[in-house]
Amino acid sequence: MILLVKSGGESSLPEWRVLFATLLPELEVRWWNDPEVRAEEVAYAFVWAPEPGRLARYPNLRLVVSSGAGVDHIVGDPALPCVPIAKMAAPEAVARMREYALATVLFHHRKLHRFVANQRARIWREEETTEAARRSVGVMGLGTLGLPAALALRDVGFRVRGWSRTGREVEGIETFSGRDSLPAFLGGTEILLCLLAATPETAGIICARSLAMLPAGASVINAARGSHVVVTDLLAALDSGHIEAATLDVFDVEPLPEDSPLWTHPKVLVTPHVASLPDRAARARFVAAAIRAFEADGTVLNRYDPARGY
Ligand code: NDP
Ligand code: OXD
Repeated sequence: MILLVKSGGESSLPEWRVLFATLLPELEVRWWNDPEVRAEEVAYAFVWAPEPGRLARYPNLRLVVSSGAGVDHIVGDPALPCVPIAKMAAPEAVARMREYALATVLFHHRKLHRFVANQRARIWREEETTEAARRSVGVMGLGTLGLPAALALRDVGFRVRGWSRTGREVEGIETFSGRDSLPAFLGGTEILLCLLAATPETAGIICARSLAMLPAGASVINAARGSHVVVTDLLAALDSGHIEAATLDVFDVEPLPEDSPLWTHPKVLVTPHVASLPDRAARARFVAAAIRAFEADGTVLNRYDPARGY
C-alpha cells in the first residue's frame, strides 16, 4: 500500500521517508509526481494543494490527510473523490496558533507598532496603554485552533468574547453565534482575531460594514485565510484612523505580491503564513495517528464535513 506525499517540496521526501519508516513501516512512501506510482496501490494521500483532478486518479484511495488545518486547497477540486479528509490537528499546530494569538494580541494591546514607528524616527514617547483586564478581545471562530487561542487569552486576563456559527458555552468567555449577533460581538471587541473556517459564508466577513461595527481604535488580526478580509476596506479603515492597526498572516495571493500596499503600510504587520507551522515530525505523527485511527475502526480525526464546508 502506498502513502502518497505532497507536502513541502520534493526535496523533503527523504525526511518524510525517515519519519514514516518508524511511524508507518508497512506503507510505501512515494512522492506525488513519482511516475512509477501504481495508481491502484495508493491507499493514503498526505497533501497540500493537490492539482484538481489528481486525487480522483486513485481508485483505492481510503483517506486524505490535509497537510494544513484548512482544506480550501483540497476541496475546491471539482473532481474531488468521495473520500474522507482529516484536517491537520497536530497538538503542536494548536500550540503554535495559541502562541501566535498571544504574541499578536499582546502586540496590539501594548500598541507596539507605535513604538516600532517611533524608534525608527528616534522619538521617545510614552503611549497610553491599559491592563489586559480592561481590554476586550473578540475571537471569530472557536474551532480546533480558535478555542485554545481564546482560552489562552482568557488565562492571560483579557476580557474574551467568541463568535462562531453554532455557538457554545465556554467558561469565562462571552459567546455569540450567527450573523444576527455580529454587531453585538464586534461592538464590544477592541482587538479582533479571526480564526474562522474559509467558506462562502465567511468570505469577505471583515469588510467596511463589519469594521465600522468595531469601536474606534480597534485592531484586527487575521490568521485564518486571506479570503476573510476585504483588503481595500481594511486599508481605508486604517487610513481613516477608525482601525488602529492590523496584523495579517494570510493573503488571497501568497506569497504576498511585491507591489501590495500592505508591505509598507505603517500600521500593518505582515507575517508570511507562519502563525501555525508545526515541523515535519509533528505533522508526520498526526498523519500516522490519522491513518491508525482510520484503520482501527474508520474514525476520521478532525474530519472535514462537506455539508458544513469546513
Ligand atoms: P475549524 O474548522 O476547527 O473551526 C472553524 C470555526 O469557524 C468554528 O468555530 C466554526 O463554528 C466557525 N465558523 C465556520 N463557519 C462560520 C460561520 N458562517 N459563521 C460563524 N462561524 C463560523 O478550523 P480551525 O480552527 O482548524 O482553523 C481555523 C482557521 O485557521 C482556518 O481558516 C484555517 O485555514 C486557518 N489556519 C491558518 C493557519 C496559519 O498558519 N495562518 C494554520 C492553520 C489553520 P462552529 O464552532 O459553530 O462550527
Ligand atoms: C493552514 C496551515 O491550513 O498552514 O493554513 O496549516
